[in-house]
Amino acid sequence: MKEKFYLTTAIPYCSGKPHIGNTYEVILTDAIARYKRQQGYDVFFLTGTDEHGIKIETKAAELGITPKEFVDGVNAEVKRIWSLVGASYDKFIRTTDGYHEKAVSDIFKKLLEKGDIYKGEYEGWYCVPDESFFTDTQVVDGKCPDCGRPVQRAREEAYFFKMSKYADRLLKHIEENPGFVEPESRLKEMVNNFLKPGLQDLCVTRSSFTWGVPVPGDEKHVIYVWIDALSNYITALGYDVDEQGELFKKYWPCDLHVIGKDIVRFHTIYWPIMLLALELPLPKKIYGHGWLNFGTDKMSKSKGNVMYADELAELFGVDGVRYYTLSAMPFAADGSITYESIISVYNTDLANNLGNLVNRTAAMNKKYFGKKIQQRGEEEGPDAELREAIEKAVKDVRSYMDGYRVSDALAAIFEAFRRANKYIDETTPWTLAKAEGAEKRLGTILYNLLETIRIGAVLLEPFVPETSKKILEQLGTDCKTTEFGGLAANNETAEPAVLFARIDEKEFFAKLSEENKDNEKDVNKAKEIKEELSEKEYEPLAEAIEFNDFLKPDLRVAKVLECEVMPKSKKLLKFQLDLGFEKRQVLSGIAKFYKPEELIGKKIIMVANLKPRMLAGEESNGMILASGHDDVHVLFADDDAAIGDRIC
Ligand code: ME8
Repeated sequence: MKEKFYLTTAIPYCSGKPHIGNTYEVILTDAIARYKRQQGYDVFFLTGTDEHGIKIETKAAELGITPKEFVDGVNAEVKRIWSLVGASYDKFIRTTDGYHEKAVSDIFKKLLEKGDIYKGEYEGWYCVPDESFFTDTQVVDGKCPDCGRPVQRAREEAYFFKMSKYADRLLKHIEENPGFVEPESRLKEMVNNFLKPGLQDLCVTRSSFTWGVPVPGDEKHVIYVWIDALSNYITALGYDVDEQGELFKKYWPCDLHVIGKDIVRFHTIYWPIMLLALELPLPKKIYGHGWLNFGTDKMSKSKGNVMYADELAELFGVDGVRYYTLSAMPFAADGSITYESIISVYNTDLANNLGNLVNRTAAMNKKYFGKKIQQRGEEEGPDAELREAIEKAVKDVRSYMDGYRVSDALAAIFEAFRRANKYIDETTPWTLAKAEGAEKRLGTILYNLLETIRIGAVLLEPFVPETSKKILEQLGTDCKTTEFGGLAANNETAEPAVLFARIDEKEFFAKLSEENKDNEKDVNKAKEIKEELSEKEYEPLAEAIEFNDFLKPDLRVAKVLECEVMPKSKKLLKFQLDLGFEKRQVLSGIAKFYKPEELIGKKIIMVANLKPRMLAGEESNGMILASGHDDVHVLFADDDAAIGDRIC
């Protein structure tokens, strides 16, 4: 019987069209699913959409439609994009599916009956416009740490999950199961920042909106969207508290949850604790991939730098998009996407290295042998090296993919293609074609090339399935073995065709800007931005000051040496700054907007003569300058600015 392999993506919020970052995740998971199928596993690949929550309720109200109408529209868009990029999922779950909502309600009831969830009161500082509660240590001078507006003391009835009850068991599980979370660096952050300092009980209901699964028997509360969303991984398999379903029995525990780095905490702490409370086995592995940024910037609608898979596929083809995203994302770090970088990778790897190789080889086989595949003769010259290069790729792909190192696996295949191109230059088939009595040797050379390409195409299937299929069609074979020598002689290769036409960067941008000129969408977008701007409420300008008053704050250039999230406050980042003449510790309430790794090494501007103050139990000695309330941007100094220099 085949060994099972169950893998999942995170389920994206159904709040708008998924961008290339969200889509990368489904492409990545798809590549792993296809690879596992190729390896003979019985794969179950789950994806879906996260359809409840206040954001969706608000967006629907703004459009004057029901939340269900809203999510139906977005869900159709997600499915369209998933199928466009070739996601070979076995099931698509929506958190508004009836069976899921029932199971979530039952799970909540069971945990309530067990005493793991209890009704209590949430007391804290409430920010009315943000609808958020904050603790004493989180508020900054009586103001909301997010938006800076005054907060008020408030109490609210709510349900809590006794997280601390399971913390030790989870820690033990993590210690006994190395590789539970990959990459390891993300696990360390969870253990040191959240598990070890002690878990607080988690508030698992909301009463400020209604678009969610109601708490059974107390319907003015809805179940927290994360409890609802995380449960999808078991409800999709037919799990409910008093029935397990065939799929659940067969596929649970999950072999791999593929998620982004921002939601590692939910998957490595809350989710396993929910499962421990339900007395269910824990998933085997959680892989937190990095983020795809636009250049070095986070993609965001407000910055206007969001890219979408369908638009990119129009320009570069589906496999162009799959190849770029899979190869551009390193295992443990963020990746970057720009038009320039896609064009460069597309031309170098797909058009030149791979496309040219296939085209040249098929053309030579046509020219010299009327397309007929020749017998392979004795190995000589660089033949063995070429064979070993593709055999190495077969081995490397296996070991990289077993550790989900997808970009490394792709690089290993392309390394073999590079070797094959070199082989053509070394063996110069065109000279042999003119030489007397060299036909057999020429036939062997072409066989070796065709066979290297064939195995390469088989290896490529999980990553760029359409291209893999086209190459095998060009070679006139459906042989899928990765053993060298599988290609049958005497068959015919097909008519040579161009797999990836080179893109001229200048022409590309000229065409793009031409299209954008009369692109209605862009006109509408511009209108939207204009409307947004005219609706924006600007903070009134402060009173005029004398020049001497301006000189009072001592503003300096400082470099970020270290930066980490404060364990006691999710809002604060703790910085160690180099001011040139001294080092400073500064706390700043910007954790929602930046990840520490985005700031380390950067030069910032700080108020250096602010009196020290205590925040969340630590001293903050200065202030980092940033703009905005809802969308905060740190003011960075130019790379060449000297550390310690004064700003005036
Ligand atoms: O977090 N690059 O949904 P989501 C790569 N509903 N991945 C990215 C990315 C980027 N630029 N931006 C987002 C949610 N992602 C929850 C999940 S699971 C039970 C509930 C990833 O729409 C992100 O990290 O915000 C996450 O894994 C996925 O896209 C969906 O994000």
